[in-house]
Amino acid sequence: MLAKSDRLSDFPQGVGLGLFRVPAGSLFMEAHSGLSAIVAERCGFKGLWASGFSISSAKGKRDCGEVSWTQLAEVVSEMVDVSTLPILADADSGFGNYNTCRQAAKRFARAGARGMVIEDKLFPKFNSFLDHGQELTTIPDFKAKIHSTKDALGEGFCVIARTETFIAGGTLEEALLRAGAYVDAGADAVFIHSKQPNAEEVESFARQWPCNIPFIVAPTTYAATPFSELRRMGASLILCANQNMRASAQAMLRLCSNVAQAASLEEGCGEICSVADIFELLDYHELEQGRTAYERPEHGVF
Ligand code: SPV
Ligand code: MG
Repeated sequence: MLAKSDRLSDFPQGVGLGLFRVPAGSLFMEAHSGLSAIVAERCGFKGLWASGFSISSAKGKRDCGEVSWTQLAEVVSEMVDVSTLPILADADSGFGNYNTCRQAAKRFARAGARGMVIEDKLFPKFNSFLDHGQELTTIPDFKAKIHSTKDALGEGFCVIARTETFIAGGTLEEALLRAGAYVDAGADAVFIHSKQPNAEEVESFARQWPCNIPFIVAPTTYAATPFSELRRMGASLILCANQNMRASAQAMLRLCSNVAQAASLEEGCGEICSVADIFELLDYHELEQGRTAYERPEHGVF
């Protein structure tokens, strides 16, 4: 069992996630495509969260096992192609049992992810913000997934165990018990999820969690909590779990509804990226340099 530390008086600086080589308390932005990965990197994020919710939504699918692990890994690989940021993959509840979990991990690792998160719900999992389908699996079942995945992938791949105890209506004691058991089974860090409108659950967990074991958070519903507060609690990583996808859905909804009613494309479009902006984001300029370098007459191309 883990030794508990008393963090009631103050919170020491959180610990970093070694394999990601980012400072403790770093912000990871959700990405679900090459373009969203490029935008997040451009804006200075330290890493990417390959969110199952966002990738599913971008495919027009629901976040309840409708997208396969192969499809998720394919998107990770697209992002690795165009971004230098470390990627944390979302492996839902491990897609079945200890074996599917480790097979998926191998696929994510080959796609270029630095690590993955698995959550202690049944398969198929349902998005945490739905008010049904939040049953937890047993501790032994989840430990088997962690253990087999660490055995298969070794120390070069980070396995983060996410407990959905609070999401399922469980207590702080259960959350601590589960998270401790998952670290005993080999998890490199835990992810404590909450759907409260404030950070109280997460803070209560942080107060009793051993300060030398990293934990991560996704303040989707407690979004008003300053990042500095989450860092003060010791959060090792803060995931902006789905905002890129939600922002693009909103932009598309606005654009499509405006254009459908407008007299001209210009009237309906409002402010959108110019074609030149897209060329710049995707470094089309490099093509010109490439042509100069590789297609000179002396190379016999022309
Ligand atoms: C995801 O982004 O797919 C997550 C986080 O698992 S959440 O949607 O907040 O449950
Ligand atoms: Mg998810």
